[in-house]
Amino acid sequence: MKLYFSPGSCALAVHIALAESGLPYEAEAVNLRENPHTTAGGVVYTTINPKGYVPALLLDNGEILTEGQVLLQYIADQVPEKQIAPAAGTLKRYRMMAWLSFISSEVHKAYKPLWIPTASAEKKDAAWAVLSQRFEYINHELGNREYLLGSFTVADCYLYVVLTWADRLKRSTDAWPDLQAFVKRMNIRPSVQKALKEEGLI
Ligand SMILES: N[C@@H](CCC(=O)N[C@@H](CS)C(=O)NCC(=O)O)C(=O)O
Repeated sequence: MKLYFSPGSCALAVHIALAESGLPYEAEAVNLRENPHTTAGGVVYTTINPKGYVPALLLDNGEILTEGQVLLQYIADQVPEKQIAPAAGTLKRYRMMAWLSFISSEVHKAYKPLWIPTASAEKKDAAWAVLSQRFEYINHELGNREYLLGSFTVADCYLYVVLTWADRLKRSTDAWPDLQAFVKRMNIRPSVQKALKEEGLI
């Protein structure tokens, strides 16, 4: 498998899941600042993923699979013995899917104004206010649990990445100590260290 990523983006969640899986994989960076987006190998990225965004996963059969939530579950399902996702069809699996959907639509996408250099301070603060409500909820749900569902799943990879963005944007998460403890816990997982290194982030 080959992952197309941009360092520290939502694709990092998939990168961590690949490292957790123990499956062989390659990872190629995509320059999202360049127009058109181009891979490190010099290929116009839309010829690989017409959606134009990362992540995309090139499967061993030559097909491209997209959408982070789907990639996380695809990877987990290749290695059921690793138990990084509850078995398909179980209520716990649906709980994990609910987290993935929540993180995607209510957290990941809520960051958007904060990434736009020309967005007004008012728009950015409004986005942070929404995110703060989401973090309050997640902090409460997580409580003393180590991971979202108790034991580690691929949903934790996604939560970790969106939480690291607060730091990158110099927004304080001091109000949510359980989220900060979660990030620290994730940071010491070998898979996270491996993915961060491979993305040139440490
Ligand atoms: N729905 C997609 C969204 C992916 C996404 O937002 N990717 C961002 C990075 S975190 C991206 O590639 N943005 C650059 C662009 O859209 O041109 C998913 O969940 O995989």
